[in-house]
Amino acid sequence: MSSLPQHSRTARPPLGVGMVGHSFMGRVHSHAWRSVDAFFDLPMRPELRVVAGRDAARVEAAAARLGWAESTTDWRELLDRDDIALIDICAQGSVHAEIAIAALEAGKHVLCEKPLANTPAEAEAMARAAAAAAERGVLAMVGFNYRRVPALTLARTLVADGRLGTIRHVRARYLQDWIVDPEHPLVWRLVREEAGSGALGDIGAHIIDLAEFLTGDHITGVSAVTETFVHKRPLGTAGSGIGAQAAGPTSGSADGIGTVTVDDAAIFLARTSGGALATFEATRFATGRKNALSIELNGSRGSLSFDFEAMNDLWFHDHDEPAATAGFRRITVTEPTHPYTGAWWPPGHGLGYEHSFTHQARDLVEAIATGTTPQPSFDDGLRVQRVLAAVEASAADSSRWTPVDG
Ligand code: SOE
Repeated sequence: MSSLPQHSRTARPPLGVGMVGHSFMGRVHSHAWRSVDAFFDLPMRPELRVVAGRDAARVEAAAARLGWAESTTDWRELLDRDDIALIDICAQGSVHAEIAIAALEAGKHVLCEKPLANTPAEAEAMARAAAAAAERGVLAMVGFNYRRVPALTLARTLVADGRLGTIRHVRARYLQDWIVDPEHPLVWRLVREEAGSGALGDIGAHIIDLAEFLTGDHITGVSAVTETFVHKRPLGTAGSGIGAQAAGPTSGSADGIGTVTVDDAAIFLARTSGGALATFEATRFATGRKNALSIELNGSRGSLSFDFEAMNDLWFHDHDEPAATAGFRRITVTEPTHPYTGAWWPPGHGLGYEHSFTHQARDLVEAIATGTTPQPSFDDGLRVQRVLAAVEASAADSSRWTPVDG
């Protein structure tokens, strides 16, 4: 990435952004919108215009802290504003479809957090709205941010360049432990009407998308088990657990205890359109694992291995090398020639979680300025949604489960 500005900093048009939601995702997206223009040479100047939230006092405080010019409790106001061109949806899955479709119909570009929706039907409606909007030059992107961790972007390039040959195995895990304590409150991520599913949709969706992104193939079938280990939890309070807000009123009961209606863990096998076998594990019960996203690909010519807990590294085994010296070697993905990293610090100084969102913002601004379809698209999000639904259907079908005799 060139350090010399290609665009005149003063003559660039503004890109007014309106954001819905200001919790964990809202905070990291705000950080991205605030910092992206300082580090990347953008053709448009993002401006943080209005943030929407449910509670007036909380959203006003969030606006002041996160750098938004104004706040509102009615997201529809964002659609009526001529100075807002992009709606960034960081709210829970239950409202994604309604907001995204209304925004696209109002002519606003949309960035929507993952998973795209809570059901395939909603995701299909969103993908249809995105296709119709694209005809009018209005663009939609789903926020699978891990694609833009530089080591994973580089991994995709190595696979696309054929350095791994034919991919035979994908081994993906996303492990967290933030709800191991049964007294952890029933936050919205644990309620089906709000989140769609549990660990499966929240973190499993990321590794499904990454498997498809890295291989360039699609998942064609799954065989799954899911489990809910803790069924009852105290009702939540705002701000507890992965930046959560309390679950909605329908989730609770008079005694202050609510029911968990999503999976705590999901494990599944899959086949890909490229002929690979894949295994996936997503759980919030892996004690000691905080945000352990790891993925390994084994191909006929080599392998790649990535672990988010050392996210600046990519491990590469080139099987074409002589056996005596071949083996996994660590690539420190911080060189100016690596994806995105030239915009940041000198080699070896490392990036973090938040940078993947800044890169996402950067690529979306470029796409809007040039009128190109941003990736991942709503169609990509829909495919992930269909995999999530297939996992749930498979897990619910006990006829495929073979008990062990004795
Ligand atoms: C957002 O992209 C997200 O999936 C969160 O919803 C998860 O809870 C987080 O831990 C990883 O990022």
